[in-house]
Amino acid sequence: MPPAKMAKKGKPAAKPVAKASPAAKAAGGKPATAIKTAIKAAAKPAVKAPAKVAAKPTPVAKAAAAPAASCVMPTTTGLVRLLEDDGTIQKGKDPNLPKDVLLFLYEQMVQVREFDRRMLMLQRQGRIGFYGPILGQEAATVGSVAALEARDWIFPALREGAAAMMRGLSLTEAINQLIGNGADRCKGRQMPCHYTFKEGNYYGMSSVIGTQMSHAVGAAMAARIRGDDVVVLGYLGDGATSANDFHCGMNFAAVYQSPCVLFCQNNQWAISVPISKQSASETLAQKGKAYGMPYVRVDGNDVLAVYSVTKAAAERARSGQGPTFIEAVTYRRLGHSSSDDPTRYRDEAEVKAWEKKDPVDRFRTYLQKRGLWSEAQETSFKEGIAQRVNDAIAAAEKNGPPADETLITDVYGQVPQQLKDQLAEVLSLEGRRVNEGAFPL
Ligand SMILES: Cc1ncc(C[n+]2csc(CCOP(=O)(O)OP(=O)(O)O)c2C)c(N)n1
Ligand SMILES: [Mg+2]
Repeated sequence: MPPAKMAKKGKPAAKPVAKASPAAKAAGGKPATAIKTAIKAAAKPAVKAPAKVAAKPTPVAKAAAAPAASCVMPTTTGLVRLLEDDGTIQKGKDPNLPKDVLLFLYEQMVQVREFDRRMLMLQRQGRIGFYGPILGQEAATVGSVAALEARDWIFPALREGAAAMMRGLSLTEAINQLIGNGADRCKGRQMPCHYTFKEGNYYGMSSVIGTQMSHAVGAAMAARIRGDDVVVLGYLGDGATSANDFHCGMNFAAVYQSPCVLFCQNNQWAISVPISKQSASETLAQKGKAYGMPYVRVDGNDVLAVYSVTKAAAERARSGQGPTFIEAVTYRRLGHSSSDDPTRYRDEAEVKAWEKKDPVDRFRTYLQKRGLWSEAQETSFKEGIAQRVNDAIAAAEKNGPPADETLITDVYGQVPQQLKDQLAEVLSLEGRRVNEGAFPL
């Protein structure tokens, strides 16, 4: 865990990579010198480290600094809600976030929804290989991240890309990752939708379900040992509660009073397995009790309730009172991923029922009732966001693929002769379209 640092507002971190790299072009000529040139060229990082920018209080930082008076403390398995379906807030329960924070939360929810919509379209058009949508779960991510301080760490699962964006990951860089192009900081070697954003204290997750639990708990323990005043927010899905790492993570967290918040997005499904087949417990939240930690069950489609319970949990962790387990009750309205067809295993009526509990609509109604938003603003606001996503797609698609030679030069400081020979063979194929295949998923 590096020393505590502030997240910076994102700058596109990656430098556009030319279609055929200088190295690859050079390799088209004389193989022997070409390899040297290729290796030299590859030694130059394709991805520029983001420029340091002075930290200024972002809406997220302001949200974290908001008074905790109305935050909902654990422990309860009853559903914590602050916003009614019609957008009215329960009396005396408003966390009274400043206007710019509220509008930032709304913007982030709308932005990730539009991003989702477009990325699924790109996948269907063959422009990206895979995508895991979050439609319906926007409030759970946006509300929980808003409760953290910028120096806190995030250990995401599949559907928390919005958390990285809130920490400053640019949309262009997110799309670079989905394409796996040369400007992607992992150069396409990580599963799509598994963003990593170190400057925003956003950890790159493993696809293996539940593993981020042990990682989050351990990172928080390490931070405490080092004396870093940080909290770690670790996400998981309902399905992950059946994984070994969940139990291991929960146990370690409670025994060692790890300063973390373990946030379960119960979206009712783990691919085609419904929650009823996942757990016989009445609630997932109560699993916290078994491990000896406070727990709370919150309406995951209520951004203010999510913010409020996460804020209380983060403050407990920061003040040395240990971990909290949060179950956010929400719903995955689309398929598990772009590779899934949910109509084969679930009833459309269930999806329709959850559409009525839409988190974005509910929050917009709240903003309107408070006079902070109007229908008139909505159209141009949405157009602006659509344009932003369009621009990011265009910018990301300008980037070429990772240079072939990085396959070995990113692994070996001194490239062995037999790999140099293999590289020469690969580079001699450049331009013959033998290296272009369908995405394997
Ligand atoms: C250990 C392990 N088992 C199975 C899988 C395949 N798999 C990928 S996602 C997933 C379901 C996850 O469901 P959940 O934890 O509820 O998260 P959600 O996808 O609903 O956000 C499964 C079984 C995996 N990646 N890792
Ligand atoms: Mg799930």
